[in-house]
Amino acid sequence: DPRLILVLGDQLSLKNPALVAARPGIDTVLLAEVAEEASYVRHNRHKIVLIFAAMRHFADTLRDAGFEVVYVTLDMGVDSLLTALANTLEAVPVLAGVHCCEPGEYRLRDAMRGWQESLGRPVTVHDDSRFLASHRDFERWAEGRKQLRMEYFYREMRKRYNLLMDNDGKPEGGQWNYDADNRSGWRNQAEVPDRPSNTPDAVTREVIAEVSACFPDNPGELADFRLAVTAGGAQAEFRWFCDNALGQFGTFQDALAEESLWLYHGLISMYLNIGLLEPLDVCREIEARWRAGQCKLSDAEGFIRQVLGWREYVRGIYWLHMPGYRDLNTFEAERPLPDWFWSGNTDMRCLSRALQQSLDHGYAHHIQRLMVIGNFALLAGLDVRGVCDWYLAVYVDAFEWVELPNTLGMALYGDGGIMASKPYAASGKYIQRQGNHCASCRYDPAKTTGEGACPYNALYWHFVDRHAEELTRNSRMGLITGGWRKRKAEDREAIIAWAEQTLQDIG
Ligand code: DLZ
Ligand code: SF4
Repeated sequence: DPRLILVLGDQLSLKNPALVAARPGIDTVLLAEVAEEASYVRHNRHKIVLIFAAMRHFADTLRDAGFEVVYVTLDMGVDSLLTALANTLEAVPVLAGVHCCEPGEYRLRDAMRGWQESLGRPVTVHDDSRFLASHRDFERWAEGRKQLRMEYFYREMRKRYNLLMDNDGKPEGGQWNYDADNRSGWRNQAEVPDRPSNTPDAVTREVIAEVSACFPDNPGELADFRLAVTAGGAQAEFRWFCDNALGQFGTFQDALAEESLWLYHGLISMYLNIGLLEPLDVCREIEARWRAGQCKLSDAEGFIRQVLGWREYVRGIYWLHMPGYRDLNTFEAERPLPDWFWSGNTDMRCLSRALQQSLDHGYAHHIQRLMVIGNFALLAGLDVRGVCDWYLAVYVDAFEWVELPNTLGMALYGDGGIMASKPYAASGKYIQRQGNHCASCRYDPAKTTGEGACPYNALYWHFVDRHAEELTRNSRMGLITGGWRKRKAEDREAIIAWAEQTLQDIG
């Protein structure tokens, strides 16, 4: 029987299991731009353009492969994926059943359970084969473990996929993890190569015009749209990265720079997350570059750890703990986000730069997300749900399976330690060490109170003070809370008073 195959906007790969099982000339493929998916948060316009343009290009790939394709554009006003399916089944009555690859987000997976009944046709959801650890693999790994540390999961994955392993089954170089070599601060000491931009073709230009018109209030400066929207284009960008940036990637992985938005980062997460690049392919290519002497082991290992380790691990955590995970809020953080999270308009230089590029380009690298924006939200006790929705909205690579554990778990410690062994709380000193924003900031990272004091400093102690009880129970935080308590009462009071004032001012 001919099938109707639904391909979601983040499943644009011929390896999509619903397409692998499909028959050109017999089955019909549906791709749909719908309001429901496009507006569950205030998505960055770069993200919407990326997805719609990639969907339209992928529809052409499918037609070239011989498939009948039904493509619903946003201007047709179809509200939801379910409506798009119902309309198509009505228009093409021979289609017997619906097939789809499991969606990345719980929200949609849950909604799909009702589709069979609504549509009156069998709905088959295929296991998502586009990740390197299946749900079952991760559950088996997690079973019986008291703590789910990424590092141990990552080692298993290295062995399983034989990446950066020597002939004796040992990690190359004798060490699993070279993170200690990946923490250099930035003092503008190296040349950052110019990133090539993709010039949008006619299809993408049309999407840009439509998205500008339909989403006037969303963040995203579309005049700067630079992303690839096809597998070939994504491949070319990845190759550019390998040729031009990989050799410095590891060294400056955690650096914060005034001079560059991207430094030596890969900028491929959005392509991996929508199906334009395959995770195993990029890991193999990076390993080959190292074996060919084109980068250091710490560059290759640092990169592979992100894709083979972190990316798979956060997805595992998400599915293991949803739907409850979304509601966790260990520190009961509920302060509303300041308005300037949507404008970047703050005198804190590091934060303003990170917010601005996130809003304008839909991109910030992991230390900006974790230690500048996330750390600020943690210290100031910003509302966990609000912060998570903000991250889900602004980043081009953000889908809930990756965004939620990274924000709620890693950055905000909202899960009480399921992911991180301690809160990633840091004062201005960390930010100063990692980069050169402080030099052009009106605040002074060496000052904790008084005019010109870096707000991160007093907020850091406010955080330690208000959560001292929980933090003392954590062996890795005990020294810090102990030190705080030993300080003179009047010093503590002065810092807390200054922090209270700061919290009032940021609102
Ligand atoms: C993110 C997104 C957006 C903005 N729009 C669409 C859309 O119109 N149609 C679609 O199929 N998918 C879209 N997506 C991606 C989905 O939100 C994504 O598939 C789910 O969140 C599951 O990960
Ligand atoms: Fe950020 Fe504080 Fe440095 Fe300013 S002084 S850039 S706010 S860390």
